[in-house]
Amino acid sequence: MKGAALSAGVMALNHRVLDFKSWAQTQAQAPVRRVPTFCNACGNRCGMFAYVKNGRLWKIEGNPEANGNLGSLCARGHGYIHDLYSPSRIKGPLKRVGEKFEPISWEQAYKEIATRINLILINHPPQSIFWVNYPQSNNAYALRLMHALGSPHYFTHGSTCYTARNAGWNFTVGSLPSNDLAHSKYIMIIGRNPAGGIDLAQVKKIAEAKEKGAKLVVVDPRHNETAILADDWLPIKPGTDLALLLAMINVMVKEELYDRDFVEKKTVGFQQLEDEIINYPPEWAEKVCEIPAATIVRIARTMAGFKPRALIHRGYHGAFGCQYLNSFQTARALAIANALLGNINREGGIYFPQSAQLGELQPKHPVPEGPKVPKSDGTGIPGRYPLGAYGDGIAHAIPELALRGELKAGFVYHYNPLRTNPNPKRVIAGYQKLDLLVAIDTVLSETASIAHYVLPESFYLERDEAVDTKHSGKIAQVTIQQQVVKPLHDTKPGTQIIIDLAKHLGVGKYFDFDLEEANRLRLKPLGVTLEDLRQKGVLAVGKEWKEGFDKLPTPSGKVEIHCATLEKLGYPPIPRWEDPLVSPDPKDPQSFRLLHGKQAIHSHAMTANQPYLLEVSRRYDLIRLWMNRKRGAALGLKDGDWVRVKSMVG
Ligand SMILES: Nc1nc2c(c(=O)[nH]1)N[C@H]1C(S)=C(S)[C@@H](COP(=O)(O)OP(=O)(O)OC[C@H]3O[C@@H](n4cnc5c(=O)[nH]c(N)nc54)[C@H](O)[C@@H]3O)O[C@H]1N2
Ligand SMILES: Nc1nc2c(c(=O)[nH]1)N[C@H]1C(S)=C(S)[C@@H](COP(=O)(O)OP(=O)(O)OC[C@H]3O[C@@H](n4cnc5c(=O)[nH]c(N)nc54)[C@H](O)[C@@H]3O)O[C@H]1N2
Ligand code: SF4
Ligand SMILES: [Mo]
Repeated sequence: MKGAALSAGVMALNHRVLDFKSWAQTQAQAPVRRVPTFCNACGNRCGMFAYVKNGRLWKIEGNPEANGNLGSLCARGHGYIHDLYSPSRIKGPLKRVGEKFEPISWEQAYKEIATRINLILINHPPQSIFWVNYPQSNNAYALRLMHALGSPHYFTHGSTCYTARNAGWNFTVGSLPSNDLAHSKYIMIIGRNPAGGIDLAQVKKIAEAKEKGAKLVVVDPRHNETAILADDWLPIKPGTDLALLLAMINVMVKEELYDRDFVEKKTVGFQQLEDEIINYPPEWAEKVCEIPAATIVRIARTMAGFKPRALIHRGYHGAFGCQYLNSFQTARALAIANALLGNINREGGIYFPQSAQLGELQPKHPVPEGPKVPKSDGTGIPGRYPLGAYGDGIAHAIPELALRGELKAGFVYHYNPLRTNPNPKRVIAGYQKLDLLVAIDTVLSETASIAHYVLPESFYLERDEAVDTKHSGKIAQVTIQQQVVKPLHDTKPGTQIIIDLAKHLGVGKYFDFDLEEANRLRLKPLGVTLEDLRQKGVLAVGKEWKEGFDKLPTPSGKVEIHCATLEKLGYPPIPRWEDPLVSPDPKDPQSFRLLHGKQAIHSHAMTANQPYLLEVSRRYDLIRLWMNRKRGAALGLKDGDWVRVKSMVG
């Protein structure tokens, strides 16, 4: 500063530029613009206000009206905004030339991608093209593009996240419900950690319930962040939650603790459950899951005492997503245990959130005909993966399908399978086998780094997005992510990239609209205008949630404790014990089960090089492996020692 002042005096240049005091004053007093938008540092998509000052992003704050976060933002949200100005961003389209990338214009990139796809289509059917993404609000347009090309191969990250949980709930109550945490008096959470695998609204609601005296039970082999709030922490043996749930059901049935009226009127198959569940007394479960029988009995009894204002959290990724062979049965048992508490669509229980239905683009813009062939991954096909969700597909299968030559060209959008799919060697081999790989990202991710073309999407703060209705709750909400600052580099919004690709691939007739027109058409039936939505970022639409239900979207219209569809497909129609596919060898002191849990200040793999978040990891010594204390001691290990971990795949 001294130096600057001195040279300023000597050189006597423009006073306005060099007078620091007045410069600082102008900067501080510069007008601030507030833009309502949505965070994109993880899939929760929290509502927020972004503030712009002097043309630069200044700060962000949570939007208290958004269902998903109720005014809070997490550390990741705050850390990730800095990536807007990160030197690691891709600054324009890239083309692979040998081992290197060279800059290329958008027009040239689109032309070359279209030519290569047309060449592939001379010898291969349309289904050899695929698209995979972590769901964004513009998904409908990506799906539209695949359908326009005649391919069924649109995939989401689902199989690497929540598939088994969703299937378990779908085959029991017909859809995926939510948890009415704030009004519950007894909350049990199994293999889910909302304070670490962050869900801000859920954490707030758990805290609210606790303030009103609710009890919290956390079941996790790790003492996770949510367990800090718990009255009971049950360190279960991984992969055995099904045994715990079966034993709880056993106690509720044997001691007649269940909601008799609800079971009689709203469920099918209780009789068959009674016959099966005698096989699973708490003493049996204790041996399998290592939770004492007396604890299981105590928890089942206490919980039932609070019914129907007692719930077992619907679960997410941890114990259910795609982790264990028995995850589907675990999710079914979880749903059934809730039904026995009579809490389905009840205050303080499990409830079906209100969600808004966006309008369609037709008749003004025709929808492409659906693809005529099934997905090659086997989702929805009896004998293959009939319980898998057709809409999500099985992203895990992409490498195999590529190695078998069934997939030839792919678009990977906002997804980094080379880092976030299991068995990296197989994943790399599969994606490398493709004749054409196009990555759409903001940085050169591991996946982008092996692509033939990289199309840089504008950072989320630089782009408008498709209107969305992801934020369901007691009242449905429609939301919009919108541009906060102008793009810093030669990048484009994802929706524009999809529309441009369609035009170059010869299916432009299905994409004769721009984002603004599409947004207006989609909002029409909701009775809100784009202008109103832009002003607030989030608007409540539709009717308030009400307790109870007449008919569920299951074949019987009731909770399917016994599921005839599963029986027809050759699966157990009543949950029964199943071992995890692989287990550690109890005789080998070096054999462990590797668990995975989110770190509260990182999102999957994508924030791993975010300097601020990484510094938090370092300072709080979070970059470490956890191990059971006794098992560690038996190996002569102390806290802080280095270990080497190997598995069958890496
Ligand atoms: N900080 C952060 N928050 C996130 C995300 C993120 O990347 N980072 N991602 C978001 C996404 S996409 C998702 S899907 C959710 C996931 O949210 P969660 O499902 O809550 O996240 P996980 O950490 O995968 O798993 C939760 C817990 O399951 C435990 N667990 C593992 N195996 C078992 C088992 O066999 N039995 C039991 N009972 N517990 C087990 C782990 O120790 C972990 O603490 O988080 C969301 N929020
Ligand atoms: N190692 C590891 N693997 C995991 C998990 C984990 O926590 N760790 N979690 C599992 C779960 S629950 C899930 S849901 C999946 C998630 O799987 P992914 O979606 O693959 O996970 P991310 O690491 O979030 O990768 C997102 C990619 O999108 C890019 N990206 C970020 N913002 C934008 C944007 O605005 N536009 C575009 N085009 N790209 C953007 C990031 O740079 C990154 O390359 O992973 C699963 N596998
Ligand atoms: S939970 Fe955190 S990272 Fe995820 S959307 Fe909300 S603020 Fe952003
Ligand atoms: Mo996830």
